[in-house]
Amino acid sequence: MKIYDVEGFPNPLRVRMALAEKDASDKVTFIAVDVMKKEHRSDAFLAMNPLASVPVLALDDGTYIAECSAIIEYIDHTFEGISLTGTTAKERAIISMMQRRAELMVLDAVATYFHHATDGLGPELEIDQNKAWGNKQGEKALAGFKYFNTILSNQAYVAGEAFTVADITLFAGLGFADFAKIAVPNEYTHLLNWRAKVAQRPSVK
Ligand SMILES: N[C@@H](CCC(=O)N[C@@H](CS)C(=O)NCC(=O)O)C(=O)O
Repeated sequence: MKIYDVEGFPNPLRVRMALAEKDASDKVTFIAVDVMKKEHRSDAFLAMNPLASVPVLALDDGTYIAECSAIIEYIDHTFEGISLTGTTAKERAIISMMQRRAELMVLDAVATYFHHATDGLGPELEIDQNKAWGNKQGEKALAGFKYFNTILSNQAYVAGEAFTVADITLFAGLGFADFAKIAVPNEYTHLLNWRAKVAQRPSVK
């Protein structure tokens, strides 16, 4: 299988972390997409993912799977190792809910701030900016930090006592926040301690 992505970008990082957690990074061929040259907006790429975003997983049978949550679902069920998406109905539902909250409240909010309220990827790529919307999403990300700080004051990981895909999404979101210069307030010690703990995982190192 192949993964079309950009090394170091926040969403590709989620999939690379999931592969590393499953000790399967060497089972995949990575194909670099030149986002700065708008390769992800070419007809060939849009045929793989009409939303023009990386990463995209290409299976050997010609199937293309976009969206990190879907790609990680596939990875989780294909490779041995810890379960990232849960096993029981209740576990799976809670992990899915918290993963989505980490996307909506942090990662996607930060991304919208970055693309709309800052120079983002530059004038060639950021052709339809709305600064007010971007700033609003920056505020939303700050509220997301507060929410997850409270969650992590009561439990070890984002979806409970085990590391899951929800932690991967939040971790990538905080990395993106650093890059976009949205600081996590020092008083959010539970969130910051969780982040330091996740940073020690072999999949991150
Ligand atoms: N919801 C998508 C988000 C993917 C995404 O936004 N990827 C970014 C890179 S981190 C991208 O391709 N950006 C291209 C652009 O901004 O034009 C997912 O989960 O895969």
